[in-house]
Amino acid sequence: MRNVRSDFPILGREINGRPLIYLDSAATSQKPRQVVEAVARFYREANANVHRGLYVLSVEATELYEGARKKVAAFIGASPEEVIFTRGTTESLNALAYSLGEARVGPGDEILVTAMEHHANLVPWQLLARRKGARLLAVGITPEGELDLGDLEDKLSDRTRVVAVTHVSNVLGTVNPIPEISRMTHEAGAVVVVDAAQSVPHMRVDVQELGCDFLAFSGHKMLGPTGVGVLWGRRELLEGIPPFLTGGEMIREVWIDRATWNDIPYKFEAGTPPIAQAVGLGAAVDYLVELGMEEVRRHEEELVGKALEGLLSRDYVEIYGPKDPARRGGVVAFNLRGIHPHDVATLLDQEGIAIRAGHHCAQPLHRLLGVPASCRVSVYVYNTVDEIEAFLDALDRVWESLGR
Ligand code: C6P
Repeated sequence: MRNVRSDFPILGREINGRPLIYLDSAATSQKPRQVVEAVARFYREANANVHRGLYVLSVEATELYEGARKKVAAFIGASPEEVIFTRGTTESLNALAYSLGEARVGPGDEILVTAMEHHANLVPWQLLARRKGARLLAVGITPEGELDLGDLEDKLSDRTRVVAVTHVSNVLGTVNPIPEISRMTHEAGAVVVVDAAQSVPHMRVDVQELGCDFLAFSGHKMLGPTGVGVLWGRRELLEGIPPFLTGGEMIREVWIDRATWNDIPYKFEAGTPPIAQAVGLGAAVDYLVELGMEEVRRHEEELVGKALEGLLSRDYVEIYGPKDPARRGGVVAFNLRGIHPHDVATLLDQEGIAIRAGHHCAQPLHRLLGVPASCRVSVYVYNTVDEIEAFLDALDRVWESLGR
């Protein structure tokens, strides 16, 4: 992959007198100047509300917004009417759990999640189950940190309505076999909801190949702005579920006592949408397409391979998730024996190295792993092998000062 670092102004920063080494892209990615400029240009030259005005500026703003939808749709192999702009993965999943639940889940029904879900793909289903008197079951994971497909098979039944699963775990890094999960779920007559927050930014994702029914992801993890994300759904399913927010462009006709809904995707986009943010996301998609998602994936596999190799060779480190970089995304979670992850992150920060430490919004998974928290490094297009080596050297210094 070409060297992209000069596109990311923030990478020139110094932190605590040292060059920034940013290893927390799974939390949020940095932004290239092409994205920053697309957002600034929108505000400078084309700012107006969308879908409403009969004047040039509003028409231009609408074209830019709808153009971004087309780019995102092409990026994931979908048609534009099936792409709904939301605030992010969390909003996409909460909204979907509400709408899908209203239409398709009732007392005694079952919803399957997995033990490796981010809270955003777990708690909305808990609330739905409670609201509807349905049962929530969690599919287990193997000792290697992969999804236990035998357990999924056992738990699927004619009562299952929804299987909600992450594509890539934000802790274990595990890449789940969505095509197989979709096939199994459809055989049971249920729908598959995929949390793609950690996959769409890092690998080629095609919703037709995945065979899933709904997919959610965030713009800010894929070089785009905060405040915009996507909910994709199959047309016939989106048409069959109610809206989650009302008002604005999602309306067709309103009387005092009732209303009818616009067509998809507008039916799900109430109020003024995140216009500039969507335009920025479109620029991020252009940027990733130009790099090539196969190249992005290859680059990350190399970096994750280096990180895994280095961590595995240190006997004071415990790693979580698959040991083979081909079976994981761009994250590696680990702990230093007997040391709290916050202490590790704080000492690394003193050397300008940004990593994440905590439960990463996956408390049930950490409980399964038997630890309250973990350290996590995550990589993206701008990271280098030298940065991984600098991180590993710094980790040795952390161990020398705190280890016992
Ligand atoms: N994870 C991290 O791991 P939002 O905040 O809505 O953009 O994304 C939520 C989310 C949903 N699913 C998965 C698998 C995720 O990894 C995330 C976000 C971040 O550092 C923040 S907890």
